[in-house]
Amino acid sequence: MNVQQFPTRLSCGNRVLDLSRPHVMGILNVTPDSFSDGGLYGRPDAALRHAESMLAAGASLIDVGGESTRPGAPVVSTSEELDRVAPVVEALARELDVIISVDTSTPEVMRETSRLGAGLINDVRALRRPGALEAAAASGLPVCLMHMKGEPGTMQQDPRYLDLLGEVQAFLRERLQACAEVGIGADRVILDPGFGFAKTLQHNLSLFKHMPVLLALGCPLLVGVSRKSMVGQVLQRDVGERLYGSLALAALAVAKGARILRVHDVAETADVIRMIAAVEAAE
Ligand code: 7PJ
Repeated sequence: MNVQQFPTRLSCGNRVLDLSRPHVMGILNVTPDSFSDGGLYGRPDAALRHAESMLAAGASLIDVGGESTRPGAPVVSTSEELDRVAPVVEALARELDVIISVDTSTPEVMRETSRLGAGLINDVRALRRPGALEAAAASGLPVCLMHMKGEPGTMQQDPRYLDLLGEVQAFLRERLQACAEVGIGADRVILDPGFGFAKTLQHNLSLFKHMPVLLALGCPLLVGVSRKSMVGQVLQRDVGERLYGSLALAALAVAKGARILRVHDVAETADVIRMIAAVEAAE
């Protein structure tokens, strides 16, 4: 196992996440068009029930997202995103003992959901939208900064890197610095290589293999590969048939030092983590 260099107690609003061990983040899409479960959990009661079952299955965090970032997905207005996300965050905060993460790049959504009880801001654009750094800073919440080149709509059109690992690391270092300048210290930051975002299959595999290099930035790592096309491409499987491939990557991500796994299949991933923990706890 890798030696971790970050604080292990992450304060997420009124809850604490113990990062001395790995955690499952369950995905709750409240979009009509996400690639693997779009439209299933749009209504607050359906979303609440699904979140409840992910919590019972072992999720420490629930990641609520109202904007689909799949290539070619339509742009969502701020009011539409708020209408999708806010009622769900409010219901989860009221009903469940779980850390609510909000998958958003929109400052207004950060502000409103932090008021409603969110515990983490998860931004695939790493707080690059105007006003996002300031909104995240004011929320007092930790942030997950993800690497992506370009915008979701066009990011998969021939992504190229001269030095993939170096560029991802430099990007994350620059965003950490931007955070520090608005008062978001490194002790409030989680980093994410951004699998599937402006990356070819070979980029994704190479970044995964060398992921431990990113630990040098001094923050915990979040990995999101669940059911993604890198699994589908290697195994030649449709979205509904990517569980075993996703679990293999989950186990490998933990072995490489990741502390949060963002997944659809919570119970199965929680078993992977528990099994690894049992071995690591042995004499
Ligand atoms: C990720 C995410 C990811 C973080 C999505 C999908 C696409 N947030 N949001 N990391 N992916 N932090 O689930 O396939 O990899 S949406």
